[in-house]
Amino acid sequence: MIWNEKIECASRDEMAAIQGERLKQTVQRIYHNIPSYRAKMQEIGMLPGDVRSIDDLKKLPFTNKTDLRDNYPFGMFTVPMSEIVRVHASSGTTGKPTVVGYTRNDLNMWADVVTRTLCMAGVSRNDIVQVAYGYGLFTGGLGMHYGTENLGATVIPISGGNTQKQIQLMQDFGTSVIACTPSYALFLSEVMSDMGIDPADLNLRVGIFGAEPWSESMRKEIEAKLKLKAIDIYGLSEVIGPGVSCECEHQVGMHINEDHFVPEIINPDTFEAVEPGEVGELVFSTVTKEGIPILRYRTRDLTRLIYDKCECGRTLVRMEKCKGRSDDMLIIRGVNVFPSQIETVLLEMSETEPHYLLMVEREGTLDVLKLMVEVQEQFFSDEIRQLEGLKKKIKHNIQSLLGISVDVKLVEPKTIERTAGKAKRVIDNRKI
Ligand code: DLL
Repeated sequence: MIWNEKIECASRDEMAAIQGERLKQTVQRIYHNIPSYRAKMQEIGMLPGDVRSIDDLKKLPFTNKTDLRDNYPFGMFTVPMSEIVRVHASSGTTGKPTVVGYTRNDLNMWADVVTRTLCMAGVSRNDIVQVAYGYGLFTGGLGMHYGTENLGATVIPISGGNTQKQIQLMQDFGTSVIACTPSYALFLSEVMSDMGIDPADLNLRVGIFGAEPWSESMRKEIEAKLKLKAIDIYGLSEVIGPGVSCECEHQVGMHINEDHFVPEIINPDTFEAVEPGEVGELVFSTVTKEGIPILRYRTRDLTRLIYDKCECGRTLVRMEKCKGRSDDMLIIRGVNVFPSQIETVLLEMSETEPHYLLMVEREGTLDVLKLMVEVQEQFFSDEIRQLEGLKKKIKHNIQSLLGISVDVKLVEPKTIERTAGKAKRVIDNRKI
């Protein structure tokens, strides 16, 4: 089902007109309420009236995560606190968290876009949705929760963790949809097998996985292990939370709710728009938010936009599965490496588990990439010769695909820490 056919199947011209009208209002709102952004506009001699259509978006200044940090906690809000009914925050890796605030209208809009994404994923009011994203300051839990209620499906608000209980409830309540991070989905399957439960005996049919990058190979692995259709959902707190975009059942890119969140793809070095269809950094402007509207927010996520017609009938532009974040990209002796590329190599090998950790060390003046990876139970052997052979094979496969050499350390199954939220894949010791 398409939740809002008029919008989700609008023509490009209709969409541009909606975006343009809304952008004009958002620019006024921000100019008159956020001194730091007003200063940026004044610096380039721009007035709100200079924005006449969506084509003028590219003239506006960017917003960075540092702008939110510098205005911590509430300096980027454009309404008095009496109108803010909820806050969320994302911790990030360094410094103060980024705080976002929602008005009543913002919460209604958020629930509505999440409902759209659930429909894209093929979820209906007959489904029982287990929300295993964390509830709290993280936007995942509550974001999915209200979207599910708004659809009219049944929500099980279990939050993250408590893995055995999650599985117990899946059995007892007949959960048909699980929403969690892809890494936690893998962990769920691992615990199911420890408990002697065959996922085929459960009622699971759809997984709504996001909040972290995951490769196509990881999708295949999860689909095979959990016996469900794995749908990618994307979002970020600064824009709204989950529900910015989501795959439909065709699983070719995520439809962006672009009547609210207008995407652009820029070259992160020149800040210019890339050629249509090229990969670059995703930038979002919100055009309906009241609490904390944001213009040209640089997400650091790398992807490309797909404007081709989708078989589902939606015309909402799609963003390809994220390649990774530009700040997660490792540069090892001049070669760019994304954790997702290593993940693909590991998942294509039958001997390894998709649980791994990358460590970057500086030895003298050289950067050394170390990979810790779990070996599948049946391949784990006491024979040193066999394990050495496997190490060599992994090293060779990574070398031939990525052109870099790695030190491989094989570890026993279940050695690498599992988390209920976002998986930590990289430890960069060079920065310390
Ligand atoms: O992760 C919101 C969310 C919750 C999305 C639940 C989907 C499901 P933040 O904590 O602010 O918000 O983190 C946002 O996570 O900039 C991306 O780098 C990454 N991310 C989110 N979804 C995906 C995805 C939530 N599907 C940051 N694929 C974003 C790849 C993703 N990366």
